[in-house]
Amino acid sequence: MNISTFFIDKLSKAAFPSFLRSLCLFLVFLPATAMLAQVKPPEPFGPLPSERQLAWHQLEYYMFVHFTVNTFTDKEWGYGDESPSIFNPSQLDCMQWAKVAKDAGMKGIIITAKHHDGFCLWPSEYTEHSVKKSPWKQGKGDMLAELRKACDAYGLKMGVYLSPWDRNSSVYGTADYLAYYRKQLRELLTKYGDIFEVWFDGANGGDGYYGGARELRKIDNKTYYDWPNTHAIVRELQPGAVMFSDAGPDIRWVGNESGMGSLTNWCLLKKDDMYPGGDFAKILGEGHYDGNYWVPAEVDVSIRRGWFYHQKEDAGVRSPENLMELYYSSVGRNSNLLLNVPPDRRGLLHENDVKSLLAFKELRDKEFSIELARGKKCSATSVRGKGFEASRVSDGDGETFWAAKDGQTSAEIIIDLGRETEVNRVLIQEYIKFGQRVEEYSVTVFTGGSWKKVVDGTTVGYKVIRKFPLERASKVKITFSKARACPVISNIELFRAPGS
Ligand code: FUL
Repeated sequence: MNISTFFIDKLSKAAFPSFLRSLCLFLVFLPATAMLAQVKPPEPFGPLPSERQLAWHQLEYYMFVHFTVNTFTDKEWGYGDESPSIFNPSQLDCMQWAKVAKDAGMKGIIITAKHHDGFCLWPSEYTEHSVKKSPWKQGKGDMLAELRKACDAYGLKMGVYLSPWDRNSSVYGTADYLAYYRKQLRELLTKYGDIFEVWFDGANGGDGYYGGARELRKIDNKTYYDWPNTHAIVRELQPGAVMFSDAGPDIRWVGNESGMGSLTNWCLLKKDDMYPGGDFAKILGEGHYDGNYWVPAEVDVSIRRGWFYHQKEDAGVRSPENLMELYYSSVGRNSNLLLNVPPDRRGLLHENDVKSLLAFKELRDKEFSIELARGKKCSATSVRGKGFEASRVSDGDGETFWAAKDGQTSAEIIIDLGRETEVNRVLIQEYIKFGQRVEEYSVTVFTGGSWKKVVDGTTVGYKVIRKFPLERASKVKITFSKARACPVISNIELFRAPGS
């Protein structure tokens, strides 16, 4: 007999007046009914991000460091026959890189531990083509170890780029190369602490030195590297690390190197048929609407024309304003920004690059210093219930969210600014733990007694930031006109950025 039938039994036996019986039953069942009435969060929709991907999304902006023999030969791709004796940075200082990254507001540094030329910035046990044969620190140096210390000192994450293509290795193109590549990967993933991202480049095969053969070696991108077994090493040794390549598995290339995230940007990909170095650039920007894995985009772009340092580019460093545009076209379009800042022959980030990066930080701080939505009254055309009210989008807590009712695939939310206020930027975030849902949105402001549309778009995802001409508005309405399941929005911010 369960507890409720026990009570019903006792109550009838005692022949209570019926109103007293009803009262007792009500009191017994009240707590249970209240529990049932609690509103459940929405069911997750479609592919979802893993914990490691969620952590990656939050990094948003970090530094790429391209440094190798190319820095000393003035090339972009080394042939593989460069003598380690040319590698001799006079003042190498990873602390300077890390300090600049930190001051610039970046969250980590990814270094080319090995680029296509095959030269290793750490003293690998498995090749002589490394810093150990260079004059730098009389062959006793280890740049990965120095970078680790610097990242720790400044609270930054560290990532590694290990080029699959190796124009120095005599065994490149054979099965032996794979064993060599994986041993190097194991070294990088066991000797240098926590790695947040492993970068697998897509440039593959071609002519090279190859231990003196000086020939053309072509490989089949699809099969040669046996990627699943390499990925398994990363999962085994660094379970928290995300892996980047043209095709994931965790993070995808955005399809260009010019800093352009796509306005429509699904964090979804049908990655099973894809592989690094394949011809997928055109689809990587948007991702796949019907993708079956969560594989968000990363925008990799250089602060200079080249990826490596060339003195002739000293005058061509991107301006702070240009970096700001890159920020809007990457972080503002549901992508992370991996900005390359190549050290010069001294082993230092050049003064021009540093100046621009820090000025960009100042610009960015100013751009987003006047936030208008926090704590303001919000209302919505559909609210799921208690715990998911419209006000959750402006409470400053990324773990709370507004959710419309199930089946409601369009809904509006209004932020009441209280009085006419100048506004020209909007930032929107979906609560991506429940998937990516929004397909179409628009932003309308209430100005001069009527509603006026100022910007519209398609996908949202982790974050979008949109500009619009300055308006004086007392209310701002965000309309989610099409979604794949009820919209679930964790954050909306409104800004009055300087300028018009
Ligand atoms: C490309 C490489 O070939 C470039 O040298 C650079 O490393 C860039 C980030 O990726 O595929």
